[in-house]
Amino acid sequence: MDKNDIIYVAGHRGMVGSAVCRALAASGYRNVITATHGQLDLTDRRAVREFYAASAIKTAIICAAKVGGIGANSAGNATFLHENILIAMNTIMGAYEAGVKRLLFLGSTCIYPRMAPQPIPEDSLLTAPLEKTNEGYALAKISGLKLCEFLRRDCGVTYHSLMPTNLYGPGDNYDINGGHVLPTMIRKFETARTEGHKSVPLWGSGTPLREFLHVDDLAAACLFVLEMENPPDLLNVGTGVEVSIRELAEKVQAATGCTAAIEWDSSKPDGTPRKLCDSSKLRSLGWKPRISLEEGLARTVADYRREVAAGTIRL
Ligand code: GFB
Repeated sequence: MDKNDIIYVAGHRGMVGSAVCRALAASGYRNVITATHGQLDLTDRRAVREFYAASAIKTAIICAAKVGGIGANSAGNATFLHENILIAMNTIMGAYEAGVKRLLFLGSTCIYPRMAPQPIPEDSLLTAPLEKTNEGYALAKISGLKLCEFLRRDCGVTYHSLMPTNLYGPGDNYDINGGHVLPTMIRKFETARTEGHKSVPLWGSGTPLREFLHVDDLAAACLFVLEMENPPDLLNVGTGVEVSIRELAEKVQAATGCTAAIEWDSSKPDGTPRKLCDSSKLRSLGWKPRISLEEGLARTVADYRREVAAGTIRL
């Protein structure tokens, strides 16, 4: 990428897209273009085509997606499949039809089989059934990465994908029912601390294992692969550090200074038992994460408190 290239970031108001925009600005990319949802509905094929046709985009970075935690996904598989497949098809095919030569598509490691070997290598894709709680989202993301792969193989464009593990960071969604576990825990422990509750209700058994990557580390990985001439089609992005949900709860409890007791609600789903991705391919190319979970958590709790004070929390 040249510093003067026109770069389109789809989903720039989301946690991932805004981190990518910050990283691009910090690295001196001067011509980043974006469109709000009000200006451009990414599920509208014709509108997306017209947007691409009107802008001389060199590189597109597709961060836009309908995302959510296990609660939102399991209650809304149809919507997660439908919206995300439209966003993926329109943004990728629209870019190709407009002559965009470079595109990075972002997904999630929930594309891999529920019982994939651990740590999960890229080549375990489509080798066994998916986790049911997020099957819709996973199918949409698999379709997007496959479209990139086919266009690259058959049509001479460099379209490729990154699959990050569970993400967190500034601008996350703190909705108690629909959010991901880490921001939801921050909100639950902070609420219990500030309102003097005796207990904090958490979901499932606490035994599932997850890996958490700060979104600024993902943004750095995006720039890293975009600055490569010929990156692999599909790369995982994670820290390689795994924690149980119970350990995560204890870390969030400590980071917030909350003394309320944890209560596990076994009526809520655990989801996939283990989801540690194998990021050795990306690491062997030279990328590595820089923000530990402890540091990232402390930063995110501080971000959350700033957002609460400013009244800007996303729910
Ligand atoms: O982050 P999370 O919602 O999604 O939940 P997934 C991770 C784990 O945390 C599950 C437990 O085992 C939950 O049962 N958990 C404990 C909680 N307390 C809570 C809580 O208060 N809220 C939430 N949300 N979880 C998502 C997928 O899966 O991961 C998406 O649904 C996407 O498609 C995303 O891939 C990265 O890690 O299970």
